[in-house]
Amino acid sequence: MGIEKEIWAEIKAAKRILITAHERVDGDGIGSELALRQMALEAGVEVEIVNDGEVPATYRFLPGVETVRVAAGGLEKPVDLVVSLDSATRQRLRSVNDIIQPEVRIVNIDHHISNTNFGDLNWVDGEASSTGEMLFAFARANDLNLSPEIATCLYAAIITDTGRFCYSNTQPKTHRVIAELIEAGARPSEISRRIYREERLNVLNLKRLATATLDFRLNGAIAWMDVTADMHRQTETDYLDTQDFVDIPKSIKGAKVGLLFREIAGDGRIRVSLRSEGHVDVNRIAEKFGGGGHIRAAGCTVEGTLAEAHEKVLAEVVKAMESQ
Ligand SMILES: [Mn+2]
Repeated sequence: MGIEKEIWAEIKAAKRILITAHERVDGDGIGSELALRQMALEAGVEVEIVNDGEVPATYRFLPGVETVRVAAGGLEKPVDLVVSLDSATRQRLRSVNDIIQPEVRIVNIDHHISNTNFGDLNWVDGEASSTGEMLFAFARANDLNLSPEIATCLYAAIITDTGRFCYSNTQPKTHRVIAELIEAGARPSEISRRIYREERLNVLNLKRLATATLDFRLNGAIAWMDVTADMHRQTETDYLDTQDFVDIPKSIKGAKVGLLFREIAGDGRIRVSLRSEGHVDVNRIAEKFGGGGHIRAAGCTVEGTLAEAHEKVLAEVVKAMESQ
C-alpha cells in the first residue's frame, strides 16, 4: 500500500483528528490544513485545526478558515490522531505541542528537505513544490472528491509556496495540478486578488519603513532589510503582515541571497528568512542556527539584537558565497 493510502486509512479509522502546521502559518500551511479538513469531513471524520498563532489576514477568505483556532485555547475534545502539515520539525509546531496527548499517533506530511521524520507515519517529498501539491496527489491516490472549496485551498497553498509560479520549485507537474484545480472550481483571478491585490495601506507603510533599511554586501550579491518592533508599532501591523517581505531584497538585480531580519515583539530573538537566487544552499546556512527549510528558501531564529543577528548570519552567508 502506498503511503498516501496508508495515511488515508489512518485518518478514516480515527473519529476525531487534529490538523496543524508550522508556527507563523503561511499560505501553504493554512491552505493545506483547510483542504485536508474538507477531505476528512466528507469521510465523516471530525476535525479540529489548531495552530500556534493566528491566521494572517490575507488568508481569512479561505473556506473553513473561521474554524481555525490557536493552541492557547486548548483542544475542544480529545483527538485520536494528529496530522502535521508543512512543518519540518516538531519544534516548529510550537505551543501546539502542549495540547498533543503523548499517546496519540502523529502523521507528518511535508515537503521540506530538512524534515526530521518526527511522525509515527512520515510522508516527506522534497521534490514537491508545496504541501498543497502533495495533498492534490493524496486526493487523487485515494479517489477523493475535489470540491471547489478544496480546489481553492490547494490553489492558494501552491500559488503562495511557488511565489506565484516563479520560484525554482515550479515544475511542469505543478502547472498540471493547477490546471486540474481550476477545472475543479478554483478561481485564479479571485484567489490572487485576495492574496496579492488587496494590500492594506498600513502594510504598504511598513514596507516603506523596511525598505529604508536595505543594505548590501559583496557588491550587492547579498541584500537584506529589517523589520523592527518599532516599525510595527508605528504602522499598527504585526509579524503576520511581513510574510513575503523577504522577496524585496531578493528581487534586486544582482542579489544572489536576500535576507529579512525580523524583530519579533521584543523577546530578544531575531527571526531570519533567507532566499537564494543562485547556487547558495541557504538551508545549510539556516541549519547552522538551528533552522532549516529548502535549498533556496529557509529560515532560522537567532538570539540577540538585530546588529548581532546581522553579524552572525551575514558572516555565514559571505563564507558560503566565497567557498563556491
Ligand atoms: Mn510549504
